[in-house]
Amino acid sequence: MSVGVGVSVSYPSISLSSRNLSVPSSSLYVGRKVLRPSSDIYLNLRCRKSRTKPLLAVIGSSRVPELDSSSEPLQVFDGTTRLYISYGCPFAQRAWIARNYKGLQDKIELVPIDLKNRPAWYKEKVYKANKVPALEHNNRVIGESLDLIKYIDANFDGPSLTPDGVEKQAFADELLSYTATFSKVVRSTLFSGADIAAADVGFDYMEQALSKFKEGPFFLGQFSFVDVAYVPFIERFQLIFKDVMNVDITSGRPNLALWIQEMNKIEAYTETRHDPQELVEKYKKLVQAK
Ligand SMILES: N[C@@H](CCC(=O)N[C@@H](CS)C(=O)NCC(=O)O)C(=O)O
Repeated sequence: MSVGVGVSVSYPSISLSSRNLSVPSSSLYVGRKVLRPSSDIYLNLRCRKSRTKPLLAVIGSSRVPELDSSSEPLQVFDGTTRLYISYGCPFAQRAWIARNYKGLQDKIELVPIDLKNRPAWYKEKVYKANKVPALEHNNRVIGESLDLIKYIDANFDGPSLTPDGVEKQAFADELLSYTATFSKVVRSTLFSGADIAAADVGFDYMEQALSKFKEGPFFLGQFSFVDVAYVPFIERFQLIFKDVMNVDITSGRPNLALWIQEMNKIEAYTETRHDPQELVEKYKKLVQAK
């Protein structure tokens, strides 16, 4: 179902026009309430020439605000299913993508947390580990992103993220167990002074893995929780390698290039993408801190 939303924006640089702009379907909020009856929302907005930034700011700021130490505690275990995330966290992004892909925006409420200024009640009442992601469902709280993407797939309606057949399932297990090694080898180049060869081991593994099932550009041919598990990390690594080292991680890796291209067509993922500049800045700050 497509929904037309009339938006009147008084910001001086934006005026109504006939040019349609498609906005991700889960991204308009008033306070913590989402304005998203179910599908695409079109805003008829136009930025006056050369002033596009305020429009991006409007879209960005339409994400539900993060809760912080000043936020009132939620009524935990009141029957609401909630996914606690942080917008900048790649682990949380996995669970967020799974929720979006399965069309669960109305069934699983997104609760973003400001990790730098966390509400004390999050650790006390919600998740003792004090990390994101965490899912509050059926009077319990489940953490760990790789478990969560499987849990969401198995316990909610919507398109399946689980691969078909024994061979694909076995390869899915192998790929999921490689996620930690992948991060480790790439991060050793980014943070620990290892040369590019260390990261290349990880990217070459991706390239090889993507060649196994030929019926589609995804790890298992079909889109699955394996793609969901890797994409937040590849998103970050691609940006940082390009910006900081001028290295294109897709160069000489056509399967990886195609996979990124196809992932960028999946709205369940693109809705969750982080501001590229912020990601690069965050990385630079981390390196300086080390
Ligand atoms: N193994 C966990 C890692 C989750 C994680 O480390 N999340 C970070 C944010 S990206 C966090 O909550 N950090 C808070 C902390 O460690 O205090 C998973 O896969 O879910």
